Amino acid sequence: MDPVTLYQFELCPFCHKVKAGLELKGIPFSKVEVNPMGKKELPDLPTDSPRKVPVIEANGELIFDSTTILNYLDERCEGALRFLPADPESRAKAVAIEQWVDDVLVMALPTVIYGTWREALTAAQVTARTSNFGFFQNMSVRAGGPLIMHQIAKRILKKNGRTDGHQWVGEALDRVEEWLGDEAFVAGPALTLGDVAIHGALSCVRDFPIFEKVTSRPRLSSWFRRVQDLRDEHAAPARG
Ligand SMILES: N[C@@H](CCC(=O)N[C@@H](CS)C(=O)NCC(=O)O)C(=O)O
Repeated sequence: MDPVTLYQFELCPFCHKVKAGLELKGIPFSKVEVNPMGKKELPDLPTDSPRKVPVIEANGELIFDSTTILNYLDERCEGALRFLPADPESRAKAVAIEQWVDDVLVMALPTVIYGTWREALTAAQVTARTSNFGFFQNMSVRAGGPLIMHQIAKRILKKNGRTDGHQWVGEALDRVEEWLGDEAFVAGPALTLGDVAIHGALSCVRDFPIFEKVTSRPRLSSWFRRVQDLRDEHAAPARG
């Protein structure tokens, strides 16, 4: 497949799902960091599409929504690793897990990225460092970001009837370990869409203290390493 352009926010778990998919498929890609204020870097999207990231430009087409993108990559680029297994039972499990990542894991993680002041400050610094903000915007994100991010975390928790983000993430990780059981991957002995989605979403928080919750669980951390090794083995050389 020709090189792909990924329009993204550095701290967007949906974008990390797509990055995991691109690496595992060995598709070369370059990233365009979209400024969340204005999103001027986004290409001209169809009027009915949300102005959200991730968006990819591939083979002259624009595709948006992380789930649609991962399915597109799997159809267009069969490669060595297939995301959707032929066996109907593992296929259904992989599809259900990918959906759960969007509905639960991706909702729970920002509450611990932004949950405490220290976490919100780290997130603001990453955003300011990686985004193409101008000087003054950069300064305002560093100064005001923690406040906004802290409010976002509180709002997500309330909307989901939760009070403790750490507990919520802990339960989500228990769930992943249950799916893993004694298998190498979440839907059986081979990597599937479920692993791509979970690994992508968790990669988004690997620089945050919450990631200790992954590394402190032997089963989960060896799974994380296993998928990371596949990403490293298959990834095309970085294009910036
Ligand atoms: N269902 C979409 C969700 C994408 C999404 O919510 N992206 C967020 C960033 S994490 C976004 O672009 N938000 C900008 C906005 O809502 O204005 C997917 O899976 O890609």
